[in-house]
Amino acid sequence: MRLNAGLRQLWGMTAKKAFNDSELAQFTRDGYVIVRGLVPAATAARMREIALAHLAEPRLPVEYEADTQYPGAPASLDAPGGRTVRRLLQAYARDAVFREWAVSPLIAARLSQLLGPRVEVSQAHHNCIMTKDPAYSSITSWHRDIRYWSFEKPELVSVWLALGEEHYKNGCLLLLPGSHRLEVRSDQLDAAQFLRTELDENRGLLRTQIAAEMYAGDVLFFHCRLFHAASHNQTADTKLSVVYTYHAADNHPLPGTRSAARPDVSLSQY
Ligand SMILES: O=C(O)CCC(=O)C(=O)O
Repeated sequence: MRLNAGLRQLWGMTAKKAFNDSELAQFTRDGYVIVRGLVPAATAARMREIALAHLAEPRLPVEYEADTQYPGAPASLDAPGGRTVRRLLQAYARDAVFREWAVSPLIAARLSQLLGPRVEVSQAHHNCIMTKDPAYSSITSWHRDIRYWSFEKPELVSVWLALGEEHYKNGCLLLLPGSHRLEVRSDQLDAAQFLRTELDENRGLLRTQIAAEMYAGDVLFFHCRLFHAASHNQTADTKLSVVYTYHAADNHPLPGTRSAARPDVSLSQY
């Protein structure tokens, strides 16, 4: 992607564009890595401003808390808080700043290290601004994102950009390091493919959890098989994060599935 001087500054083009050996080793071992301050503060602030404006309308398409049916979510759209936005969907189509981030050289080179030389961003999965409202927010139980996705290989990487502070109290992501390598039996999961927390064996696993605490501009890369969860927001401020998912160009979504419902965008065309 060739960028003019303004864009180079916007995307902090002086920042290092590749993972170092220890970050790569961490991703292989733990299934995630956090790059601190990858996105300049001004850019994260601009994204946050746009996201808050879209939230205030709200600009469709969105997913409401009631749609999630997660623990703590309002029972229906018409229940109190039912129309609290949980996700501003289709981030890629919302604004140039979100499109530029999706294909930014700051992540493209890193994703090539993880996925291979030709990488595509999915418009069918994540591709959203996650919002977590202080008044009404639900709990996301332990799951792997790949459970509902359909690709030739379970090799996808999500990129989670914090647009503000993320910590336990406002419902940051909780991760089980190394769980992307685990073979989990079907009876360890419930009918909706969430980890059954009442099982001793799963409890042992949950003791290994870490909180992915971040500041605005920090970026978490995580494997689609990594178990993760998040609590609700117990602070006074809305939490906002931009999330995209990537796969190798030769790892196709299976025809006719939700994963193939929208065209992928190649990073190499930029
Ligand atoms: O912020 C959250 O509640 C977690 C969302 C999540 O894990 C997901 O959408 O896969």
